[in-house]
Amino acid sequence: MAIILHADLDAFFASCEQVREPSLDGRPVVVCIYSGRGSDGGAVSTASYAAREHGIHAGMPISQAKEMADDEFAFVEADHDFYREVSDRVQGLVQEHADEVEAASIDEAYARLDVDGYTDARDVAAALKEEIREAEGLTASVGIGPNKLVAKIASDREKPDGLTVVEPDAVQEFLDPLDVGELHGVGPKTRERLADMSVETVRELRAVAAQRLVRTFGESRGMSLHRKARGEGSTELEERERKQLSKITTLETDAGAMRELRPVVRDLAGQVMDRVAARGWRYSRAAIIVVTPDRETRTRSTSFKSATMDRDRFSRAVEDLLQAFLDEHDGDIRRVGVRAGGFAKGGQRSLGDF
Ligand code: TTP
Ligand code: MG
Repeated sequence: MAIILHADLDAFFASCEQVREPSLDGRPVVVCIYSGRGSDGGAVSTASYAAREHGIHAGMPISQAKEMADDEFAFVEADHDFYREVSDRVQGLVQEHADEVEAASIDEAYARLDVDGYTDARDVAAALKEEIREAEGLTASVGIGPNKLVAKIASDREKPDGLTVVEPDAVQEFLDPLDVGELHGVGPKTRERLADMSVETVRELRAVAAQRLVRTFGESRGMSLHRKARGEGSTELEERERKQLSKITTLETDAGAMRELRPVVRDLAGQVMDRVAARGWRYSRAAIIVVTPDRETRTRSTSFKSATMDRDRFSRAVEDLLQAFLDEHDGDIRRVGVRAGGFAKGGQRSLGDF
């Protein structure tokens, strides 16, 4: 049984600006992409939720947004490099909870959760939201469901700062009342043609015979609509270029001694090395991630001169990093993880592989 999580940051670019400049916090913020034509040429990239209350939204001409704004508003120019850095760190937090992650866009990710059921999945989502809040000061909306289609719609339901879990037997009830336009991949044109057939909700779409959809939209799109109306979607994540691979676990009981932690870290190191090897990669960075009982996340990392597939070197490196951390840290830890990074593809094997 696959359990898929979808996380999408709230008003992402605007929220980044508010974190960087706390005086903007709570104010309506409009992030602008200037075209260079005239002082207000260009479009709104995104608006904070306070600004959206005035009707301002992504894609709107900046000049129009300015007409709708009052003195309280802040208009800022988009800074993609800054958002990319924040995005990479948030994607790293998502990776710590899952074997497989798809970084679907700058502010959203799918993850396949390695959990026994939906109760555990909800706990993972709550922990992830908290980590993102603590580490970056951002809120994320998270959806959980049996596939990507359902998880993505779920993450959008209770924005901002939402957490929506849709278990398999609740999928139909969840989707039925929604507008067909909420189904990923149903754009304005398809929506219009469905409206011509008096189909506006998912429930109405589900009642249309597959043959009729195929006649109207062709085999592939028709069948795709038929499946979407039933909440059937893909569970295959598309892995983009990875910058790092990690595995983190919650200890059965909080612990602070190397004697207790060594077997856990060795096991995690082995799992991460399996994943690196499965891709035919070599690594050149090793790191540990530690979460303290008060939920603070710390990392320690080390780099190697060359990239190798040497499993033992990785295991020794993360053990040394953990030992160094424990030497300085007074108290127990709650979660521990290891991370490999700095990948190179294929190529020479080092002696350590044999
Ligand atoms: P979204 O996730 O679509 O929007 P958002 O994060 O601002 O708001 P929401 O809370 O509804 O998720 O897009 C992520 C970022 O991508 C957004 O912050 C800015 C950028 N973006 C644009 O530059 N232009 C656009 O038209 C859209 C939709 C987004
Ligand atoms: Mg978003």
